Amino acid sequence: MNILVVGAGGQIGTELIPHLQSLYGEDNVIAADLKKDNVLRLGESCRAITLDALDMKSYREVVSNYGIGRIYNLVALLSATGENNPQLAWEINMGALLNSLELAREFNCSVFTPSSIGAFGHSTPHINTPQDTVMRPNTIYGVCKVAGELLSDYYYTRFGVDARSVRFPGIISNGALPGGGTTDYAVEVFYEILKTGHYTCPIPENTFMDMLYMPDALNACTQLMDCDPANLVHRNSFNVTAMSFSPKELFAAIKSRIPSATFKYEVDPVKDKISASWPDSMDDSCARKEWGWNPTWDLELMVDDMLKAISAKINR
Ligand code: AKB
Repeated sequence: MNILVVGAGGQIGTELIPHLQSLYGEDNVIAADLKKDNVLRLGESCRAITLDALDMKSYREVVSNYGIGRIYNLVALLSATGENNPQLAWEINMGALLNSLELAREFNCSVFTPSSIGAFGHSTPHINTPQDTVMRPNTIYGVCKVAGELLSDYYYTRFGVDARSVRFPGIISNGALPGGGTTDYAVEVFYEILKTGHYTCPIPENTFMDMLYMPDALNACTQLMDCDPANLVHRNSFNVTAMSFSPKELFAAIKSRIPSATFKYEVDPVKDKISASWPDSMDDSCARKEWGWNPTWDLELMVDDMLKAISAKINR
C-alpha cells in the first residue's frame, strides 16, 4: 500500500513522514505539499511532490499514478489564522477534505483527517469533555472541524469510505514549528526561553488545554488507521489526550529546570476567546477502549525531552 500525506510540510506532516516510513517502508510514503521549499526539504529523505489539494485534477493524477491506498489529509488553516480570513479557512479546510474523501471513494483509499479540540465550544462541558457531547464551536476552524467530522462519517455510511480521525489537542514538538494555532504557545516557549531566557505568553496563565507530545500524536495517526474496524463504535472523531496544563503550570516546570527563565503575559484577545471556549480536559476513554490508545508522554517527560532536543537544535 502506498501512503500519501497531503500538507506534509507542516508540524505534523514533517514528523509523520519518517514515522510512516519506519512502519511501512521508505518507498511507500509520498509527501505532497503546496510550497516548493517544503517539497525540497521533505525530498531530502522521502519521495516528495508539489500538490495543491484544492486542484482536483492534479490530486486525482497523484492518487492514480502513485497507486495510493491511504491518504493523510493534513491541509488546514489553524484556529487563530482562520479568524483573520474565515472564508479562506472554509475554502481550504473543507475543499481539501472533500477532495480527499471523493478520491478515497473513487480509488478505494482509507483517509485520516485530523479533527481538533477546536470542534468544541463554550456550551461543551469543559471538564472531562465526553466523546459524544454538545459541539457548537465559535471559530471558523471549529465549524470546519465539526462539518469535517460529519462529512467523513457521511462518506463512511453513504459510500463505505474508510474515514477515521482523532480530535487532536495542542501538539508539542521540536521538528517543524506549528503556525497559526491557539496552542502554539506551548511550543514557542521552549525556543524563546532557550534563545533569550524570556517568554511573553498570549494565553492567560490559568487557561487549561489538553496537549500531546508528538510521539504520542504519531502513534494515534497510525494505530487508529491500522486497528480492526470491527472494534470501532465511533469513527469521526475520537477524543485523544495525554496531559492537560495551564501556561502557569508549564512555565513552572520549565523554571524548575532553568531557574533564570522569566515569563510575562500579554494576552491576545483572539487566542484568549478561543482557548476559553475549548475543553480544559477531555475524556479519551472511547479511544482507549475501541483501538487501544495509550499515550506515554506526560508533562515532566515532555519538558525534559523538549529542552534537550531544542538546545541541541539551537547549538548545532
Ligand atoms: C490550534 O491551536 O489551532 C491547533 C488545534 C488544537 O487544533 N493546535
